[in-house]
Amino acid sequence: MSKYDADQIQVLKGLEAVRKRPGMYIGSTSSRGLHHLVYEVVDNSIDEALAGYANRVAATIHADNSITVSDNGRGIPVDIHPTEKIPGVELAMTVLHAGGKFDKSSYKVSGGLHGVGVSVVNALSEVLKVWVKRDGQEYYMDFCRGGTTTQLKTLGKVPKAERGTTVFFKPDHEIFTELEFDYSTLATRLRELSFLNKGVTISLRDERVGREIEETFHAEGGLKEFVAFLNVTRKALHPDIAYIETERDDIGIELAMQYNDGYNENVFSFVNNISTHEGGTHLTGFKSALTRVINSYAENGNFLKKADFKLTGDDAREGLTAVLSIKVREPQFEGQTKTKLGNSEVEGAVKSVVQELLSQYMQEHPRWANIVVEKAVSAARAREAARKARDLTRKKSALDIGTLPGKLADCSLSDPALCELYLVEGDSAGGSAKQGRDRMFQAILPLRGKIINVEKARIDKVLSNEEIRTIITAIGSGIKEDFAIERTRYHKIIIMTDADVDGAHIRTLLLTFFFRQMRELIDAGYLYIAQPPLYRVAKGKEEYYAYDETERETLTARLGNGDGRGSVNIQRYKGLGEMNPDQLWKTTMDPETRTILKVDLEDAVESDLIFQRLMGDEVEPRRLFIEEKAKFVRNLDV
Ligand code: 0RA
Repeated sequence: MSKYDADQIQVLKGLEAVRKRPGMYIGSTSSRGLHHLVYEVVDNSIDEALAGYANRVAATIHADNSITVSDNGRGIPVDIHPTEKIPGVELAMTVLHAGGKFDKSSYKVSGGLHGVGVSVVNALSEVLKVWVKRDGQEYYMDFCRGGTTTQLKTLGKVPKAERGTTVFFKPDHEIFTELEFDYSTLATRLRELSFLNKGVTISLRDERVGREIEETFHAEGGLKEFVAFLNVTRKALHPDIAYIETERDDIGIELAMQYNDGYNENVFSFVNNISTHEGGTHLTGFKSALTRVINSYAENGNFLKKADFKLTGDDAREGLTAVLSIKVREPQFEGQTKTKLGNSEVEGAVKSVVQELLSQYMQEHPRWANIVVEKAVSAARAREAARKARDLTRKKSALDIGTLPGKLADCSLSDPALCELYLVEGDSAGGSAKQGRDRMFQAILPLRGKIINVEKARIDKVLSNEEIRTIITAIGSGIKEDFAIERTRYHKIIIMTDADVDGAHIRTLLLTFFFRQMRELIDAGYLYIAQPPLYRVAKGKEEYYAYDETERETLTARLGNGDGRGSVNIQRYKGLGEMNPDQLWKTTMDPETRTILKVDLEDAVESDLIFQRLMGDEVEPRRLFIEEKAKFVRNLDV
């Protein structure tokens, strides 16, 4: 078989495109894209499990950051493909979107970030090797940067009962800017996959020296266990988790829900194992069914005193932790980040299933039903108070300059795309920032009072907090259901706090507030964290700033070389207030020289857990504050 026939050249062109524009296929060539390679390979094994042929998936991070993923499925076909004239495994590894050529009938993903095909992993790896065990034989083939390096080999006989696929790959250093895998990022996704695919055993092993670990994830209860996991640090209102699992119109529907004594809504939705961060028709169907079922239970049970009183969707979801997972044959992903389900037929299917089965569940579990409906009724009462509080902030709302908060030092320009708002900890740093800023486009809002912990308070309480009100008014976009991104007065909102424990606490309180009340602002990429220097290292007239310990050491060593110009002076900044306006501008605010971190909370499940642990009231998770915070900062992509 010639490697140079027309088909092969086409093939190479296909994967060449992947190498030229990897971002188009895996999102980025930084850490996130790197991890997507693993998800892509794992997804193939999970597909095999969903089709009912595999129940084990094992992933290993090797010492050199190469990866092995293996499963006990049927094994990728090795026979010569009738029209493509190459072994199936070669087709899968070298042809873009070869998946369809195998005509698998399980729920496959099309669109979205996953589901690009394992050939993309090959294209972006410096080595990729595959072992297949099928029909009592073991086969092997290897690849390099999208091309083949050997032909398919038969290694020898193995027991017939041994079946499966093993894929080894080493991400290409010519492509990726980051080559180090993060264990906990992979563990979080694999754990999630085990919840989403009940009964499948998924393990993760890290062989890197000094951090050897192995974990196994397996959830016999599926989404029920997912919800229990999400609610660990919350106080559940009822011990039993409502659970639905069924199929309608060829759509697999699974749902689990449990209420807690908090006020936030934590509803996560998935389509074919992919997180639908932007929601879509499945979520709409679920929400309208839930509102309707709760309302009719409330009416029948005379929970509502006034006849015209109605519970809103928000009332029905206060304190709700729920996971909805559907499996659909041809998902259409839409939206900004392609994480919104568009299939219109799904809405009605989910709605009717939830209406029928949830009301049945509530008839059978009256204690559960009473607690839940009472919670919704009390949410409705609070909503009335909240509406009054919100009217206060609306009246003072942004459109009219005259009503902006007095503490705000606004900028001169009015085009939001050009404007920045600094939220600054403390009056003294606020003063320096006001003097040091470029007043054309930089506005300063000093924060002095206590910021309320939104993890623990209901919306009316949150809105009666002075600092929160000032922030909402200054930004101008409103919150929650009233949020309108086009009213945002600044496209960069930059949190600037001291580099100490108090500063970290205030930053987390602010992030929690934005995450719970203005998530679209984060999704739009408008929220940032300033990076003030930790040290000033100076000698004579020369001065430099160090943003971490390593930089300080390097600078100290460089300036310290005995050249008879006196000694090196190191100043540690304990707070922003210790910098004069000019220093603050140079180090932290000047767009030419500063570094700011964009807040990126793409993984809603993980973000929820982090905020819950940081800000909730359980003591044990709080002990892990420092450790979690380190992880949290890693989640903030530049
Ligand atoms: C196509 C057809 C068949 C299996 C697979 C693909 C398959 C692919 C991967 C990737 C990782 N693990 C996998 N396991 C299976 C079915 C072939 C048959 O009919 O036996």
